[in-house]
Amino acid sequence: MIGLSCELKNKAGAMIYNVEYECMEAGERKKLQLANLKNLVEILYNRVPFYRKKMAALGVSSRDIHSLGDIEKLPFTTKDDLRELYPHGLLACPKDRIVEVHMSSGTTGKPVVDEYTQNDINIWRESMARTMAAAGCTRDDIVQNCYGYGLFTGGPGAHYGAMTLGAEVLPMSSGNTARQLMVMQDFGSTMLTCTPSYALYMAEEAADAGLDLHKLPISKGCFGAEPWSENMRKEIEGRYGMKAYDIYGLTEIIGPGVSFECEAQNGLHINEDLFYPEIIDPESGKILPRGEKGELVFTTLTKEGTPLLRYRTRDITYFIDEPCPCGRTTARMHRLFGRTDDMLIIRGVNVFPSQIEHALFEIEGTEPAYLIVVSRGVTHLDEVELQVEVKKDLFSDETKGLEALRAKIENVMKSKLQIAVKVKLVEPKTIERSIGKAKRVIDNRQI
Ligand code: DLL
Repeated sequence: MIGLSCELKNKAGAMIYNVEYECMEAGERKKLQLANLKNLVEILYNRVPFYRKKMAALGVSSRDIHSLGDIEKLPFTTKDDLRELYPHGLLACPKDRIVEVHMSSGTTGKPVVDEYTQNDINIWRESMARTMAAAGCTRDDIVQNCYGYGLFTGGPGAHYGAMTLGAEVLPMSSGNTARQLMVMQDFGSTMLTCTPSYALYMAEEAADAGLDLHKLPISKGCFGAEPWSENMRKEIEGRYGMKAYDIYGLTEIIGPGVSFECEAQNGLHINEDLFYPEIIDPESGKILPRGEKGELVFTTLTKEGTPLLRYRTRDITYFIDEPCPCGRTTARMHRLFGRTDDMLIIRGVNVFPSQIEHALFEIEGTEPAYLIVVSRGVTHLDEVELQVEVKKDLFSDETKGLEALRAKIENVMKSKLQIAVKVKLVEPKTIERSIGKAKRVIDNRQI
């Protein structure tokens, strides 16, 4: 049952936190999902006026849900809906049952809110325990948790997961890098949890301080909350001598713990008994055939505080349905390609910042720090300047080497992205570092 640690090991010797649910036979899981979906629709219809109105307008109720495919009859929920209903408009239970609240930072407009009952917190603990167990976390670990604490879900989510597994947690929050490195050495942290960009920033500071991270016991980490590429993973793994796992989630659904990588690192297992996933065409809203890339949508099947129906995440991915060697039977999602709202359209070509990052990391001599600046020139055409940090020794070199590197990056971008990018090489440490989610794009176009 949920909330009971089974602690069974799979063939590879890695832990599966809840074998009963993570390795459930597909038909059994579908039955469970359908029962919980019907129950959710009933609750939302009766308790949340926003949903009752939407369902009434479409002429649907729980009586119309006979199979999981019937979910398509139900209305979507969008980020704009959440902002309009701020702060309590989506509450589906009596207010006195709420025990914790989180919000996403949101750069524009009102933040989005998640209000948790004790049972919702238990679901979160469960999903984060599954997530961190899949990365090898056990009660023997010392987890240095450098996700931000507070309204952001990252810090508390990883904290709950580590505690549920019986590990020792160092609740560092983000920032104060010198102290992070001191604690990492003195307390012998074995696992790191933070944004991938902060993991790299810490590694740079460690190198500057002459600290060899390979000599420390840190051996694994769970990284997420922002887009990162396969090459960035290699960079983190190389600098620490660790295995780096991708974890995904969003405030609206629960926080981190929605999906996670196992030791196979071939897609992220979705906790689908708790969060029902769909992938839709972002234009038409239609469910796409399995395996096609589109927008990820989630329904929270068992949440009580602020459950959501068909929430459009704006994140782009596709389902991977081949069986996973780890033994889990849950559907996997490919690591994110980007967000529908992050996609840059440059002279008509669709470009995701993650593509630029992936291409950049393959080029020798660059540091993993970059900034994409988009503007509209006097000719009214889009122009992209890619600022890239260069390794220290290269910068002190003669200009010939720098010029060759600049030309090389421009050529690679042209061939991989089909757009002309103006590259500006900058000295190490000149691009602003982030202790939380990194800002990679400045779009100065007035469109
Ligand atoms: O970032 C929750 C989280 C905390 C996830 C810690 C993982 C680790 P929000 O602040 O609401 O919640 O932001 C959610 O961040 O819709 C994605 O666009 C992005 N995101 C989250 N995880 C990943 C990831 C947290 N692994 C938004 N890869 C999501 C790429 C991610 N993007």
